[in-house]
Amino acid sequence: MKDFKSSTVYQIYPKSFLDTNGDGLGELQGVIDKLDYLKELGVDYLWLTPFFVSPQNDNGYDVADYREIDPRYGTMADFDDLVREADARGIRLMLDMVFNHTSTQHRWFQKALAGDPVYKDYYIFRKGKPDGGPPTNWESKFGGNAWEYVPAFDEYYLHLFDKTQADLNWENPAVRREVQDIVRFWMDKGVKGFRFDVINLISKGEFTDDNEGDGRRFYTDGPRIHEFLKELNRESFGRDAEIITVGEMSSTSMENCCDYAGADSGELSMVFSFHHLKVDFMGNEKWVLVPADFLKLKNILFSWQQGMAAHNAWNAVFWCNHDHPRVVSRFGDEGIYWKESAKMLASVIHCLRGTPYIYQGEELGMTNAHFTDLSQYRDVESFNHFQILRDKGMSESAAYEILKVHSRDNSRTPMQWDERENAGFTAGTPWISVNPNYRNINAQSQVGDPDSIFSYYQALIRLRKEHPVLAQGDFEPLDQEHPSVLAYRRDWQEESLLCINNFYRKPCRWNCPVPLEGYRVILSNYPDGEPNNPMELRPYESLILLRDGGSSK
Ligand code: TEU
Repeated sequence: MKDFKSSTVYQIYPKSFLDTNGDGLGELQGVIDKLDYLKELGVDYLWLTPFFVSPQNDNGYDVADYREIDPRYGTMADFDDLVREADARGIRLMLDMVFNHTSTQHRWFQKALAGDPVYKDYYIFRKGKPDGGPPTNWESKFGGNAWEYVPAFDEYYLHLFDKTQADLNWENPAVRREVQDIVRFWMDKGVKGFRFDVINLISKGEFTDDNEGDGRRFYTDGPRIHEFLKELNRESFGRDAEIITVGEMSSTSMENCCDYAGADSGELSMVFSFHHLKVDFMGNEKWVLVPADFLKLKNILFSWQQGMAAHNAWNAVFWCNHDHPRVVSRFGDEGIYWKESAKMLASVIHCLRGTPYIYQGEELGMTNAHFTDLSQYRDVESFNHFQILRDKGMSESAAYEILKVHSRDNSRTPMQWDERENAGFTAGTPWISVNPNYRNINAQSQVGDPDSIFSYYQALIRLRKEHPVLAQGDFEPLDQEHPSVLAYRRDWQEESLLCINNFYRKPCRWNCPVPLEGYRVILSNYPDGEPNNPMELRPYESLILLRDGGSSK
């Protein structure tokens, strides 16, 4: 059995991973073909984003059948092969379960629309306000009001995301039983991990107008959420002690996460929270250009480290996924310090207390898309918000600059395998353009090169297995208020680890508050990193120091 604390999870967005049949879309067979690459990297679990039958309005997060594979991604036989082949390499699969909503193409919703009361109660239908307007002023995460009118019923249904993603009614026990049954179906197929999409939004509270915000306070970490998760655990994945779970928690609180992912709470193994990725937003407003606030980033990361540890709860730690821009473009440097900054950012995440997640291409230092034309975008959220900015009177070029920075498509460009046309991703026309920098940034040039970003990720994954301090250690911030250094200490029994990072291009002198006797460099992004005090940290320099002879505390 794998221990999830010393494991690393790798996220695959199958559509952009590898296309083996030339239709421009990646598929499960592409994942099978690259299992040796993933084994070489050293990861333990593969989280695959949804490949179920779907109209693909939100790239598969709009599921129309939870038990069938969308033919665009392959067949059930491919899936069975994938489980078997991965298992043979010591790799387990983690599936992405989207249970806050279904596609409006799902047969449940179709029956609801046809007037079947049993299925109407699977969703959240409400009468409009006396003036005929939507029941509440809540906003969809993808822009606009969160209710869609159905003339035949003179009612609205709730959709917190796209209008083709109808929210499920978890108050209905029949819905909860359906969901449990789906999880058990995939457990029977040998799946050993589940990621639950926006799972903290499933319990809706009051349906009233939000005069202070967009409505999220009424359904985020809602009234029955812990009860629903405990029940799901009991009735499905909790029956197999080997299964690990991660909940995607939107706008959550630490207090709730301590329960969601508490060691004894009977809910989930760990949680994703996103507060550290909002440091270049204006409050909750993402569609603005604001420089990243480094001290805020540190304070959020560190307070979650300490708060979760204090309650024996477990974090998933990450910079990247399919919803966020590439981290090297966001917090690092795409220019001459591309390699150093990508490695430094990797150190920061992989030495934290929590299970690290790598998003495909992150291990190569893949960058933002640099699209030059609106026609290159594919994401529904990007289109909707572009229009909203335009409707507010923003010029096309200004709105476009915001998309370039924040669009989810930044992370969805095809995986860069080699120097061949389309980066070796497809022999056809890719569904979304390949990043033009693929001749410089690709897997072929990095695997086997000891100085590559890929090799650095390999080393970090290995360290977690070799040194229990990474999985088990306490966390202690160092010099938290320093304006450019991000540093912390981990301690476990005889081992003490220091992770020291210059987050900026500007060199800086830093006084390490911990006496450095006995520490040695076990990994650095400069060949001659030295543990001197004070330290002269070079651009984006990262030092991981270890002492195995006991703590100096
Ligand atoms: O995302 C949830 C979510 O709220 C955000 O990540 C969202 O996409 C973004 O912040 C909007 O600015 C999950 C999935 O990861 C995402 O791909 C889906 O679109 C979404 O749920 C709906 O299923």
